[in-house]
Amino acid sequence: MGPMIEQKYRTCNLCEAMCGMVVTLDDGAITDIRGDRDDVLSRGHICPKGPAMRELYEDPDRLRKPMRRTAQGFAPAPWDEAIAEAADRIHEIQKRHGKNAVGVYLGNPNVHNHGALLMGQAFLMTLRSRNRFDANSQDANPKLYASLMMFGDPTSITIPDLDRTDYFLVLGANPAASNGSVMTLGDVRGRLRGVRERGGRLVLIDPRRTETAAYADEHHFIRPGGDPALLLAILQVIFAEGLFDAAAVARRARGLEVLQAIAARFPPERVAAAIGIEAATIRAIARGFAGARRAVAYGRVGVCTNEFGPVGSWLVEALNVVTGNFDRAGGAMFTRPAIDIAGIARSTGMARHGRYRSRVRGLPELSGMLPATTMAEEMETPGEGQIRALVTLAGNPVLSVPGGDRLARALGKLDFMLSLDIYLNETTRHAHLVLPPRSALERGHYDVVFHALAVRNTVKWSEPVMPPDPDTRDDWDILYDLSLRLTAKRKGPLAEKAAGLALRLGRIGSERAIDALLRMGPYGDRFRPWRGGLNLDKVRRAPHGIDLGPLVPMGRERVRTRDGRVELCPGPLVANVDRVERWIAAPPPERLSMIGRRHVRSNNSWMHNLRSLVKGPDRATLQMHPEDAVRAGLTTGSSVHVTSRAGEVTARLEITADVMPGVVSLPHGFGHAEAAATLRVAGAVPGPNANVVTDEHLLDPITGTAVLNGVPVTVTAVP
Ligand SMILES: Nc1nc2c(c(=O)[nH]1)N[C@H]1C(S)=C(S)[C@@H](COP(=O)(O)OP(=O)(O)OC[C@H]3O[C@@H](n4cnc5c(=O)[nH]c(N)nc54)[C@H](O)[C@@H]3O)O[C@H]1N2
Ligand SMILES: Nc1nc2c(c(=O)[nH]1)N[C@H]1C(S)=C(S)[C@@H](COP(=O)(O)OP(=O)(O)OC[C@H]3O[C@@H](n4cnc5c(=O)[nH]c(N)nc54)[C@H](O)[C@@H]3O)O[C@H]1N2
Ligand code: SF4
Ligand SMILES: [Mo]
Repeated sequence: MGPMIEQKYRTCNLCEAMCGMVVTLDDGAITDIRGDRDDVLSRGHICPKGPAMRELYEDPDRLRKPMRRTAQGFAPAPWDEAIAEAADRIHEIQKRHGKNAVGVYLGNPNVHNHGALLMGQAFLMTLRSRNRFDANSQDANPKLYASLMMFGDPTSITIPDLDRTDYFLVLGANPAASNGSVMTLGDVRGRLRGVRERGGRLVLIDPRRTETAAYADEHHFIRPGGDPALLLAILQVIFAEGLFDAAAVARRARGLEVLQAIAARFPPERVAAAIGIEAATIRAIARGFAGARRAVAYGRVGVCTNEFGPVGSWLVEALNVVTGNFDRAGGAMFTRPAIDIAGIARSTGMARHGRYRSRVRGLPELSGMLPATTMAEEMETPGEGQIRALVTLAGNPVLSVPGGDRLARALGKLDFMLSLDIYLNETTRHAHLVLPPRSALERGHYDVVFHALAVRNTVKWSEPVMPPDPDTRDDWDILYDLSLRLTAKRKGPLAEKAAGLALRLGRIGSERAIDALLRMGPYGDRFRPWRGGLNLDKVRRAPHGIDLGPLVPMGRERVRTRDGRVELCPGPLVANVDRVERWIAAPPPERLSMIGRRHVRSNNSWMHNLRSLVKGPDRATLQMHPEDAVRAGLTTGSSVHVTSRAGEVTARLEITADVMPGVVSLPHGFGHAEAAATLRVAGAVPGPNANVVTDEHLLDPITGTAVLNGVPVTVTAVP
């Protein structure tokens, strides 16, 4: 028999875009990965990371066996022994010091992994620690908070209806590099181009002329943190010139008069100098937006992770509502996903804010998670509730959380640390035990989260591409085993409840869990297959996915305030308008303002061990505008110190007019030298850890989200 060529369809789980891929196997070995032209959402689009999944699968540095730290370094350990030991240690520490003595950090890949997501709930329930942290406190929490305040539910998240809009106002997002965030769009380039091909307009507001600027009609630099002031000035113009949709607002929202009174304080002339956008430009944007048949404003990481994150996120939604672009085609819409994840979050009581606060700094929880910037001090500060052990689930906080070096020191002093991770990296090297799940290609895949954030309602299931290696487990299996071993040591109704959930999930398995959720979902067959609704079998038979149609108005279900109206002026947000006013009036800052950036060949901190992605130029330079470079007497290619209140790193300088004067840009996720022994490719990649410079004490005061954009820094030549 000759070699066997097979093609398998697979959804990429690396970022939010959910690209469909065709994987070619020759005699069981991957020979090619490319975009699936027939995919219902991505239509053939793919980025360089998709094909790199082969390298990730083959990466010799990727862990295949549990690793235990010994005096001589890490050594492999048998699965049962390692998991039993982990459960023993966690139980022992919680028994002696209380539940909160064990902290958990959940990183980004969890939301791209249905098994980890579902069984993770059972594990968290088992642990019952309040010291839970996730990557959202460096990401989307301000947007979720704005949703809670305005729509009554943090999971009621609006998505720009990109395919049908005539005016797309993008603030602080770079979809051409990130491939979209809280806006799953597949075929990002085609869809961005589509706005202009339809005769629409794309206006981009960003302190850096990004890759997305190539798709925009206009790009305007904005001083970091300036979005609330800009949005208030846009609203001022819209109200003063009577350009708002009074009928739509009367039908859908309350608080218009208050918003009008607030906006009246911010005429464009008053904000222009502070934000760096001329008054005439602000007026033109306001008129263009309000005058477009269908328009939508969209703000992402640049709007969320700055000192005004929740305020900016609120005003983005408010602009959509007052112009009548809320919950209608071409505007800001809710999705109707096949798995009702919002309903699940509600039923588990997760969708809340501020029920309790962190012990040391009093930062509020959101949906059961505390801000990750407080982890280090919770480990260092003695007393009842001090974190003495940490579990990281698919996270690399040493590179992704402000105060990364302080955190690394704190990790080194823990009584016990367990990591579920595929690499021995900057974070997991501090663990006592590392339990590596199998490759994503060895498990089935369903995007529970990102189908719910997509610009079109679609549904897709991916079969495993590769047979699982013998003696390996996936995140689901590991979390299941850990949960059962832990609950077995405990008594009482809560332990029983947690064990019950783990057992129920374990009995049906992750695939049938997805089947059940699909069948109970809004398109589901309700376990009556003859009635023709969705179930996993049906989805399985459509390897390119099933198109469930464009977004439809969902406001009736998704606005969950008491009277079903959108709250245009939530009290805690209105209370922060004074801060915006003070920011405008403050004298121009003396220090430079540091922002981040993303590159299409990178994915946060963990894909730098793949040669195909890191080859080429240094992508972790500090970018600076020529005017600032001349003033400081710095030249391209030179080595510079970047210093903030929190810390200092050395970076290579890149002088470019693509950043705004007064702004410097340094990407996060680099700084792998410490882990060079176990990340042999990444260890040689240049670039410092940007989160040594970002400041764990610089947070938005409402949700405690880290200020990753707009960090005051000085830049000096390395002598
Ligand atoms: N300065 C600055 N900092 C930032 C940001 C920024 O813009 N600027 N962005 C922030 C944002 S938006 C985010 S989401 C966070 C991300 O923060 P994190 O989630 O902490 O960081 P990642 O780099 O995504 O790390 C993922 C980890 O999961 C592991 N991993 C990968 N796949 C799997 C898997 O299938 N199973 C398991 N168990 N492990 C796996 C990887 O090896 C890695 O250790 O970073 C934030 N930090
Ligand atoms: N290639 C790649 N793709 C990714 C990731 C990755 O690391 N690499 N990470 C994934 C993750 S976890 C996320 S959350 C998403 C993020 O997706 P995006 O939000 O689209 O990506 P960012 O590049 O962080 O975009 C933020 C933009 O805000 C700008 N900015 C900074 N400060 C301000 C400000 O004050 N106001 C305004 N208006 N703009 C500002 C920055 O210059 C930057 O261009 O990307 C995801 N996709
Ligand atoms: S854009 Fe790239 S990383 Fe994101 S899903 Fe598509 S192929 Fe994967
Ligand atoms: Mo993120």
